[in-house]
Amino acid sequence: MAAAIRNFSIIAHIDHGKSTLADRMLEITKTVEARKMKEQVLDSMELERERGITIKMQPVRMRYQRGAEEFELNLIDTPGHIDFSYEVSRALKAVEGVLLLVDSTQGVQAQTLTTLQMAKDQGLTIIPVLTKIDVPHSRVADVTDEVVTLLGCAAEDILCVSGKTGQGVKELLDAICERIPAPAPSEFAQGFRGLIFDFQYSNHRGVIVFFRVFDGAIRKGEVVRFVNSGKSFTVLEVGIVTPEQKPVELLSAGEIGYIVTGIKEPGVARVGDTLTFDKAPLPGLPGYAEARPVVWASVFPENQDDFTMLRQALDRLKLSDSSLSYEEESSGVLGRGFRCGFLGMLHLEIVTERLRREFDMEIIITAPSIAYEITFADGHVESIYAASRFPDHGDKVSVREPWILGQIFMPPDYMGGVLTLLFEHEASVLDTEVFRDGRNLLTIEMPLRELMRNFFDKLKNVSSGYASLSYEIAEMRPADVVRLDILVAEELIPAFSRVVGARKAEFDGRAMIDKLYDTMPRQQFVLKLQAKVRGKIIASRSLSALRKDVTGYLYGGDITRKMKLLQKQKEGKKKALERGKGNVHIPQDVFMKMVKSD
Ligand SMILES: Nc1nc2c(ncn2[C@@H]2O[C@H](COP(=O)(O)OP(=O)(O)OP(=O)(O)O)[C@@H](O)[C@H]2O)c(=O)[nH]1
Ligand SMILES: [Mg+2]
Repeated sequence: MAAAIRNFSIIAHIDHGKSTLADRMLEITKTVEARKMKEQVLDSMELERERGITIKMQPVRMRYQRGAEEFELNLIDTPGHIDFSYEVSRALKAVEGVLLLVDSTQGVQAQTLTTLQMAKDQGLTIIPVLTKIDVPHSRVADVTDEVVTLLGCAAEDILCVSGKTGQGVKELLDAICERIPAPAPSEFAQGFRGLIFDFQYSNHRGVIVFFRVFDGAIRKGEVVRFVNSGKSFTVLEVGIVTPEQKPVELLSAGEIGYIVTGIKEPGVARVGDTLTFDKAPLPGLPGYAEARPVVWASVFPENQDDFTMLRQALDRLKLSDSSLSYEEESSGVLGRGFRCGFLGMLHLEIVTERLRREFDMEIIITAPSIAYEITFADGHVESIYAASRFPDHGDKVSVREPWILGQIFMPPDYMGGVLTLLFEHEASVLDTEVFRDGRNLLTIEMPLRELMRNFFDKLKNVSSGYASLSYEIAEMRPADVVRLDILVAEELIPAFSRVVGARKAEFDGRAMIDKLYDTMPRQQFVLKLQAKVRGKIIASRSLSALRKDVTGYLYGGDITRKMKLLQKQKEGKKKALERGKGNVHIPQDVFMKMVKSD
């Protein structure tokens, strides 16, 4: 008899222990050999391991024997950070149930509410699970109450586990088999349909498609097509993820796996597209809404000759990061590049880091900007994504900007600090609710522009890490903002321009000049650093010249030789100044440091 299939995903607030719980499941089901086991084994990307966070959704197949019955469990681990919530939304379309995981030392957090809502919207079966119960200060009883209130479930429905010791994980596997429904039977048993949730690119095998089979079955050698993109290909291999890719004979309705396509063009299809038989195509399955970028920044190759390489790198990166969007643009000074859309500042950081590490790209990145909607004097309305294009003078009539609606969870002790921070970020509190355990749940609104001023990190700081935030983009509202330009050696550096709140322009200008002063390497000549708003210099500093000790190796008193060398140095500097004016080399790490707001 074929094994019974159960598809589920683990969702939770960041760091609540999803990937660690997955480790224990992989161990108990003997999916991963003991010698290959390591902490958060599903976090396979270098950046994931370095930062200790999950960035990508990750499917894995397990076999589980429950009494006489055999189960095929398809687990999809998801990231907890809000910038990667597009990964969660895609995972949820491939499963019938979720484990809503809550860290029993932390309790319900902001992202718990968001991911729970996503699972509810999909009509998925929800199994509430408390984890980290091995920690001495875990508050299992309190957090049980919180979850009961949140879900309206019975306390007995909640499972308690430790991802560290493995306690309770076997019982959890049993609950998954019992409570999560088997996949619905195929609507078109004769045909074949699979929903694509992810891609990977392999140099020798081309595009690899990760998908969930909804109808029929698929095997090697069959000719299939992408319903939306129209492209067809012969299946070179079908397989499952264990987490290594392992070829199998056949993937049938309800299963999750991959197909090797051999296609070498990365842009062949999008996530959310449907695979079907080329000769008997079925209509596409409902896909996903496209990810909506929150911030934009432009990326240019440091050397214009690398433009094509940068395009290739982005095309490949897009395959394994479907939330990334980009389009070509050109800027007078920086040349040809791409305007990229990101889901948040961490996403931006990860993408630029991956470009550098995985593709060896030297890039210049502009200060990130949100989209402003500008009405011009002649009545036309435009969305402006790049600060360098934000009109500086009177031809604009009005500007509107996106606001967010957010929720903050925190212990009451931090209320003072959090309220001050909210005030500094132009936010207002719409509602305050006291949770069962005494924590406060604030509903807030704030300009997205202010959220991007490192609000996340500051919130963590003022609350000793206890406050958590989730948000969604709400509406557009009138904005009082100006463009702030930075000049180096009297030359405007478009990559450094940004749009800031009018009443903070001077403060921000000074802060940027100070930061540039600290990060910019000294040159052969004095370097003037200036900030400018509406044609007026509002901050200025001079970076003194580098003075190499050209006389250091001279012993004794040959003063004339010494003078001669110093004179030569002076002339060299003058030349360098003439040559280098407006052409100062700004190293990549200075760009990276300047784009990070603080
Ligand atoms: N003591 C204890 N520590 C745990 C347990 N589960 C996870 N941790 C620790 O909590 C931290 C976060 O664990 P992860 O498994 O990476 O959390 P995550 O939910 O996958 O994090 P993201 O994917 O980034 O959202 C790690 O330091 C783990 O070692 C547990 O049951 N007990
Ligand atoms: Mg994780």
